[in-house]
Amino acid sequence: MNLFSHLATEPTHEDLFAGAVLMRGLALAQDAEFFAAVERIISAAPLRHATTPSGLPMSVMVTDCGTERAFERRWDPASPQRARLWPPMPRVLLDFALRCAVRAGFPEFKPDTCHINRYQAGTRLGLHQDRHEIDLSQPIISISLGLECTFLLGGFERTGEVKRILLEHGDVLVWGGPSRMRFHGVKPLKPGDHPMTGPYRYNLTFRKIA
Ligand code: MD6
Ligand code: FE
Repeated sequence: MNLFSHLATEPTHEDLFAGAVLMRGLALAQDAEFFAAVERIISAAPLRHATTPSGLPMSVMVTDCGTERAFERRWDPASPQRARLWPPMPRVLLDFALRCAVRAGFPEFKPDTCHINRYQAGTRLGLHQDRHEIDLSQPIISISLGLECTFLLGGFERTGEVKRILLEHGDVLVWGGPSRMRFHGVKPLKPGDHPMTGPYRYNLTFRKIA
């Protein structure tokens, strides 16, 4: 679907599971503003390779913004990068995350961070649960920008059945309540060239971690 046909269409509201809502196209009306905000975050806090729990570099590149309190909770006091504070969350992103949460039935959502993942051709994310946030009653809001991906959404055990969901530029996924601990991941990204993001897919996740 091209940009124009997407804009001419209302965003969807698809209940994937109880607590998991996909709103396709919801970010399209402000996509350029959101991407400009992402670029500002990256210039203040450059992308770095994510590392596995055992410290190996992964191909997904990451950065963050958010409150000082959230930063304090996330960074290891012994880390050499400890001195670098996160930039604040841009207002335009915070406001949008709050609107997404309300639309999806989580009006109490109070994110203190936005984590950014950048994928290129071949980058994948193995099945995982998001279990490091402080308050698991709070949902996660996820915005996709740039190249599409196949997102995997499973059950509560790594080996269960998984749904495959195409996530495209402008799609929003909200994830909470009884779905909060579902396993999920991203299949290896296919190469492509997106008019806004070039060879990359960006995923923004808003969370309350502190
Ligand atoms: C991604 N997302 O889409 C990776 N986690 O690039 C996640 O791991 C994720 O999209 C929790 C909730 C929504 C997500
Ligand atoms: Fe996740």
